Amino acid sequence: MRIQALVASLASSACLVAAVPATGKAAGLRLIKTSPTSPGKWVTDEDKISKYTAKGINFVDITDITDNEVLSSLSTPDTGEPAFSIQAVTYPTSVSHQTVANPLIAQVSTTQPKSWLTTLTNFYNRYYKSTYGTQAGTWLLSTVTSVASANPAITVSQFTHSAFNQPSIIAKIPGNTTNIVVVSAHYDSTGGSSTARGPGADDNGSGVVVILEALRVLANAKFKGKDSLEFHFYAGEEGGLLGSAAVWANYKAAAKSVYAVVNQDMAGYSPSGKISIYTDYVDSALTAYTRIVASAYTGTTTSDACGYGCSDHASARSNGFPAAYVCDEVMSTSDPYIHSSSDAYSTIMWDAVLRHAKFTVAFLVEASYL
Ligand SMILES: *[C@@H]1O[C@H](CO)[C@@H](O)[C@H](O)[C@H]1NC(C)=O
Ligand SMILES: CC(=O)N[C@H]1CO[C@H](CO)[C@@H](O)[C@@H]1O
Repeated sequence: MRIQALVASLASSACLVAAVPATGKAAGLRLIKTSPTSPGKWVTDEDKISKYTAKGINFVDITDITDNEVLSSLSTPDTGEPAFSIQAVTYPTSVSHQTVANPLIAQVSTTQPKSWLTTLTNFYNRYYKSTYGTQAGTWLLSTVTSVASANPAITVSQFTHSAFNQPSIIAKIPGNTTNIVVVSAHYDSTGGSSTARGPGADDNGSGVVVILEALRVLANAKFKGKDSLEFHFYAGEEGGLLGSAAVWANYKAAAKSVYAVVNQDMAGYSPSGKISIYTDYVDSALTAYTRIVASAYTGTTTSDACGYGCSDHASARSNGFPAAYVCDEVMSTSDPYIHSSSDAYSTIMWDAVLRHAKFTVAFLVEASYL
C-alpha cells in the first residue's frame, strides 16, 4: 500500500516508474495452467516449449483470456460434463447418410496429403513465433485457398493473432443453415525449443493434411450440407492453445451456433490400426456420436484420456461448445518422436492418415444433417 501511494504521487517521474521492476505480462512473461487446480505460473515463452511441451507437460496459456466463464471452466475439474454449455445438441444413435458419404470417401487418397506433408515438414520448424512459422502460415493459406477454389461457394479467411504473427486459417462450406460443424487441427510445431528443428510430421502436420484432404474431396464434389462445415487450422497450439483460444472466444462473443467440434491432433502413427477417441475434457454426447461415426466407417475404435489442455478441443469446450478429440493411437503406444527433430516424414504411417481422412469426410457428411 505504501509503495502504491508513493508511485501514484510521483507518477510523473519517469525515473521512479522505470525503477519499478516489470512483472507478469509487462515483463513479457506468460501465465500458464497445467491443471484445473493450478493457480497459474508466470513463465517465459522459451520455458513453455523447453520445460513443458518438450517434456510432455500439457498446459493452457491463460494470459490473454479475460472471460470469467472461460477461466472458471478452465479451473473446473473434469466431471464428464462441461462447466457450462452454450447450447445442448441431441446427436443421432446411428449413421444414416452412407449413400451420400460412401462415394465421397472413395475419393480420399494419400497422394495430395503426401505432397502437403512434404512441404510442411520441410519448414525448419513451424514454431508460432518464428519466421518459419509465419511462412508456413502463408503457404497454408494459399494451399487452402487453392484447394477450396474448386467450389466458389467456399470462403477462406485468416484469423490474425495480436501476440504473434502466425495466423489461424478457417475455410467454410456454407450449408442451408448457419449452424456449424467444425473439424480442426493445429499446424504449428516445435522441435523442443524455439530455435530447434521441428518437422512436426505427426504432431501435427498429419492432422492438417487429413482435414485438408477432406476439404479437397468435399470442394471437388461441390458438397453442400444442411449445416455449414468449417475447417480450422490453428496457430500457436504448442504455445498453450493460443490460436484456438482466440478463435473460440470470438465465436462465443458472436454467439455462433456450433453443433460439433472434432479436433484431430496426430493422425499419422498407429501401430494398432485403430482410431482412438479420447474421453476426458470433452463433450460426452458428442464423443459417443463421434465413436458411432468412426466405428461405422472405419471399424473398431479405442479410447484413452490425455489430461488437461492436451489439444485445441479444450478451447472450444472451455468456451461452451461441444468438442471431441480424435487421435491416431492410445497414449501407451503413441508416437515416440513428437516434439523433437525426429518427428519426421519417414515415420508417418500412411494407412493411418487415410483412415483419419475417410473418417473426417464421413463425419462431416453425417454431421451436416444434424
Ligand atoms: C438445401 O436446400 C436445397 C434447396 O431448398 C435443397 O434442395 C437441398 O436438399 C437442401 N440440402 C440439404 C442437405 O438439406
Ligand atoms: C503439443 C502439441 O504438439 N500438440 C499436441 C499434439 O498431439 C499430442 C498428442 O495428442 C499432444 O500431446 C500435443 O499437445
